[in-house]
Amino acid sequence: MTDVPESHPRRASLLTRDLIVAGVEAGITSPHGLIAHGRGEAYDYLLGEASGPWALRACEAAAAWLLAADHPVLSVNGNAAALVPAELVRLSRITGAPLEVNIFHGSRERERAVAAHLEAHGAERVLRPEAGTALEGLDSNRRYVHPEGLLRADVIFVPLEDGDRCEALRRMGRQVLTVDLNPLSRTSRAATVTIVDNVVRALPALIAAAERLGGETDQSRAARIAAWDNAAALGEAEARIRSGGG
Ligand code: PTJ
Repeated sequence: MTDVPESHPRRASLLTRDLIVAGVEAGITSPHGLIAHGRGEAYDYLLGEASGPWALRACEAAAAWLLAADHPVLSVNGNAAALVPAELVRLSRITGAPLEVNIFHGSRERERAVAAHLEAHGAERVLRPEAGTALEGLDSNRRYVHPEGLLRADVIFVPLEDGDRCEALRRMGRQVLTVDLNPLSRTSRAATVTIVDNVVRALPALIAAAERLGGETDQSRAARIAAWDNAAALGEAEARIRSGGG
């Protein structure tokens, strides 16, 4: 780990970078994940490395969707596994949504490493893709899914998604909840709910929202879902970036 002084103004960002590097070294994160992370860092810098009000509201909308779903699934790639493994396990417990490994850069070894990492953080069961089970309308490795998980999921939480799959899932009528620091990405624009925030800050906020909303009635969760305006939230995040107020 990098020896970052406590007083360093960007300490949290540098420590998060260490997690991604450790993920690559452990065979959990793809080397491409380093580049994706760097892109995220640039947006985070412009957003002031803090969670905006749009992100906290998005966490409530996403929590409402997860709790209202019939078959919610938490889809985990190599970056998310390296950055927030314990939080994903906790979110899975609270919402009852199973964890499923789903990676863009295909590798059986890495799928196993991601699952083992989640299990080391307390997951009892982690679904992995099955070669014979594929989502129609999707060409990348992400089409391979588990029959009890993504194949039949109605609501999918997929942090750090790539645009192709998000668009394909939406075309199939699935609800997609994502975390993406780039409010302009295709994923951000196609998703049902986009949490424009760093996944390391978004997951604790999403867990807290799921705990709060767990006690609400179905009607009140439905009202939150109906009131959510994704384009407006993206617009707020973009305005923050363009204002130079980061
Ligand atoms: O493990 P794999 O093979 O599934 O690969 C995972 C990555 C992330 C490499 C893959 O899905 C990929 O290439 O993603 P993209 O298309 O680069 O998109 C990643 C998006 O996540 C970009 O819009 C980044 O800005 C954003 N991002 C990166 N780091 C973070 C982030 N958003 C939130 N928090 C982050 N820490």
